[in-house]
Amino acid sequence: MKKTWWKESVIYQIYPRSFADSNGDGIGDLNGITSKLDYLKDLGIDVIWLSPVYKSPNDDNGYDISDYEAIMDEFGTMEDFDRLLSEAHARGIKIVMDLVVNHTSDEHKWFVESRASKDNPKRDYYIWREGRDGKEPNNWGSWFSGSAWQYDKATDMYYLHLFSPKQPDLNWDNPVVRKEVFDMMTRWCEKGIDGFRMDVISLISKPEGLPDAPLMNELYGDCGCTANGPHVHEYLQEMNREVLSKYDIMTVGETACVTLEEAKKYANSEGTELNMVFQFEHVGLDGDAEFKWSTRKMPLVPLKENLTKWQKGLDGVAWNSLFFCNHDQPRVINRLGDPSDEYREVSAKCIATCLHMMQGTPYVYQGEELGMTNYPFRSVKDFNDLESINAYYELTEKMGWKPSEIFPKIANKSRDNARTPMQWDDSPNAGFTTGRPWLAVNPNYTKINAAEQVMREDSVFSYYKKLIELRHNYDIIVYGHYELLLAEDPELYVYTRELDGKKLLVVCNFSDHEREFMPDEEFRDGKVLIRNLDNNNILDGILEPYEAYVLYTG
Ligand code: TEU
Ligand code: CA
Repeated sequence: MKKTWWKESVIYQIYPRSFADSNGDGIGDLNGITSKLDYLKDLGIDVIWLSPVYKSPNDDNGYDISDYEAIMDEFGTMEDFDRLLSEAHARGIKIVMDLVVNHTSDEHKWFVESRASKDNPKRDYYIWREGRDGKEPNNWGSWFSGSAWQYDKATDMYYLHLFSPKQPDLNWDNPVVRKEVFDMMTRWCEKGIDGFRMDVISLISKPEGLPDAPLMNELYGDCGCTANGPHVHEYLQEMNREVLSKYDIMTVGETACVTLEEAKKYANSEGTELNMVFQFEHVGLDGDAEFKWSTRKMPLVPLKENLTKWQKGLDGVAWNSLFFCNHDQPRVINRLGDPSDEYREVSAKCIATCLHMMQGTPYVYQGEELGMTNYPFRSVKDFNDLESINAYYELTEKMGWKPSEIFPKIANKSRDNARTPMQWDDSPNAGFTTGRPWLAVNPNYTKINAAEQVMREDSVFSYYKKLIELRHNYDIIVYGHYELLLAEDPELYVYTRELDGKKLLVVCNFSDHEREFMPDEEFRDGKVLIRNLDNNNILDGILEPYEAYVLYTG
């Protein structure tokens, strides 16, 4: 197994809008992030993945970029960015940028020209089609509800947008578009950044002829139908040759709808495409049959099956990303743990133990290290996220769902759960801003905040700090081979790691009651690397609610 820095790192994702506001306008910004670098250094993370900070009208909070080489007004200036980059590097922390090139904003100058006329030189930077029988060119649905096509009166044609109508898809089949993107990436690499997280990079190559897709609901064809398209690997290999291979950087693909077989190509260990990918099968397990919106908890046996498939499937041939949280996912405690005062911290540590002891690169999403929870949304008016708002209205107005039925499902899975402001301390607005926050702060900030945890030995923060330190000190945690035990147990997640004769036993009780469990003989005099409870004898054969521990035989 080739050793390298991005396999041995822990990545921390910052959603800049919600992280720290330095100028009192209620919106997080770059100088706010810079002011928190010592907090991140203390946590021990190696890399920051910065969600988009480029100029944007914020239809999708920065994932709709109008200028890839200018900083969003609300976030600050390029000088602020340069300062953040150098201050991070001074602390040994790398910065990975969010590359959103499946689409741009409709306010990007390329699209303004493309839509101006049918014979504009930039017309083919995007995907334009004539209507079909006076309607959209095909049946594709958008990830954000509605059709994936927008009629444009000026040229009496439709353009494709897999996401919002203000996010027109770039035409990756156009070599001029690919060169524009590669040149922009090169200029960012020349500035000294340390890599890219590539937004929906699995969607960039659309199927020949743009045929109708199998229906995903009674209205539209599957919005994921362009995933893993005919030329996606060809385009990424070209990107690798033209840009990535020339720098010591890390790359992670956000590969919506990726399968294990496809991931082996995207993240192949020959290094001809990307270093690793995010897969989404595990975070889809608590969805409902027809869509993601649900109030179900994550089922443990299917979760064990899925993570085991990925752990064993990529071992030695590619590399896993390890995550439960990001800016698109609800807080993991509400899905897999218990947000009550009694079990919040112990279940947060149990979840973290389970994920951070696996093979792959772990991602910590802002606030996850504090045990932050979902927000108590009461009405669709509480939402900012267009995915949640659009889904609510499409499901109630077009598909006949009762608001009382669908609202709890959307509230539980809304991306806004992850986007409430970071909870720094128990001062007004959790110390996130001195102004009016752009999105309401979770009222539980008085109990859950960084100031209360950074010095407390048994806090969730201190536990994440220990997990990160262990990964830096034990190769077996990074490179060891994974085996699942007790596959059918619906509450215990138990697995081993093995490397050069050394072994780990990872034990997690994902239930709110005691369970009998005794480690196998070979582990009983092993070293306790970490545990989330110290009120009992690990070898007493009983696991307390949400008890987790790791034994090591060196
Ligand atoms: O997300 C892609 C995507 O599919 C997400 O919308 C997520 O998988 C979905 O909410 C699950 O139902 C990326 C970015 O992470 C997201 O924030 C952007 O909104 C989206 O692409 C468009 O750029
Ligand atoms: Ca601000």
